[in-house]
This record gives sequence, structure tokens and C-alpha cells, in this order.
Amino acid sequence: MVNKNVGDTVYIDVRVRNTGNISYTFKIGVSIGYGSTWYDVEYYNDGQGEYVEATLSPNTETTIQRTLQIPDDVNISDVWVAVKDQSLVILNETVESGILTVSSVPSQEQFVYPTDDTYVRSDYPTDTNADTTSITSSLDTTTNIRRNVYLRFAVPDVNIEQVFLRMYVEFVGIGWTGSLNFRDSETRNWSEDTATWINKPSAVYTWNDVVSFGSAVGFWTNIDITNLAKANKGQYMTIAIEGWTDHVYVRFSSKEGSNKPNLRVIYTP
Ligand SMILES: [Ca+2]
Repeated sequence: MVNKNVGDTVYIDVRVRNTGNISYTFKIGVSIGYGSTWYDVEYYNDGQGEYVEATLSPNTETTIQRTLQIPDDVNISDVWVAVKDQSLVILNETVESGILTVSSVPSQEQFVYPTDDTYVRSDYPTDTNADTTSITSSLDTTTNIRRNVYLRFAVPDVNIEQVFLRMYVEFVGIGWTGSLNFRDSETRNWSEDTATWINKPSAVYTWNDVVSFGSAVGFWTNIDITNLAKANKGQYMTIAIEGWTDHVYVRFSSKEGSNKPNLRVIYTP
């Protein structure tokens, strides 16, 4: 417990040591507490409370030194030092100087890009679209034209906590408010170089999610496919995106585009 008064200067001098078995980046900040509640200093002091980022390899340590003027609009009971990894508080201590030891291992994330992605068209049934920078899924019963998107991912063999499918929406048909069906396919081995409407991956699936798109563009989908990814861990997994209700037209960036589809995989090392 460090008791400080308004206007006091606090010198923070902390050594942070990583005794875990992996390297990771975390943030070190100084917080001001009222009893059991603590706040980041950045709430109160212009610039003074900004976090310091540090990357520590296993079995290394670093020293953080800060000078903090206690702001004059709060009552101070404690000064805390917090170590954070993204939003996760790993550790905090009521120390003004000393050693913080980080031994708990936080969740990690990785982004997995498709090995193959393409779209196929019902009205051009032998065409391939391996290298287009966009992939479109559509359904128009007036013209009876359908476009299906197929993505193939190699799901990493890790201890999965959560997996999200992220697709960047470039364009939606104006006023076309139909929905798309996202599903898997039992066909794991196919190639964007040869996939066509005629030989497209199987329609047999175990999971699906019907998604509606408004008029907004320029955003990422964030579809939770945790259970599907767990079931396909260490294997290739195919995801199909098909028109579900009429009329719908949604264009996504492909892996050849600038906003590649990806799986955000959150896992425990
Ligand atoms: Ca492609």
C-alpha cells in the first residue's frame, strides 16, 4: 500500500521479468486506485499515463521507470502498477518499486489466410476465378444467376479457444437485402485453379449460419466458427457462402485482394 496525496510526485521503478515459456508483448501502465477500484492514469493526466509497451522473451526482464505527478482532481489511496496483455490484466501490484514476475501465459492469437479462395457462377459453369481480387456471393431469381464463394483454410493444430471468420465487405447490391448462407463442406481437397460451378465443393455440410447484410460496406465480418474450427483442427476446412434469400449480392475481398479473408484464431499456447 502506497499512500499518496494530491500533488505528490511518484517515482515508479519496476523490473518486469518473464518466467513463462513464450515471448509476448504486453503493456505496463500506472494506475491510481480508490480502495479496491483502480483506474489507468491516462484517464486523468494528459500523456503521463500512457502505456509503455514491452516485448519480453522467455527468461528475460526489463526495467520500467516512470515519474508521475498525482493529478489534483482525485483522492489518492494507492498507486498500482499494472501489467497488461491487450485487454487482459495479467498482474497488478501495489508496488512503487520492485520486481513484477510474469509467469502466467495469456491467450495468443494468429490470423490464418486461405490456401484457396474463389467464386463460381451458375451462368458460366466452366469458368474458374482463382486470381480475381474480389469474390462474390449472389442470388437473383429473376435472372436465375447464382454466385457461390468457396474458401479453404488449413486449421492450425492448436489449443483453440475461439475462432472468427473475417471477410472484408467491399460492395453490396443496392437495395438487395437478401441473406447469405455461410456453411462448411465435406469436400476438403479442391483447388481454386480448377473449381467451377460444375465441380464445386459438395453441398453436404455440418454447420451453417444465415447472415443478412445491410447497405454498409468497408467492414469485416466477425462470424464465430469456434465449434466448426475445433472439429476441423489440423485439417483443411472448406467454407461456402451462398445466396439464401432473394435478392442478394455481396462482394468480398479475396486473398488476391488487399483485405484478405482470414480466420482469427485465439488459442492457449
Ligand atoms: Ca483466389
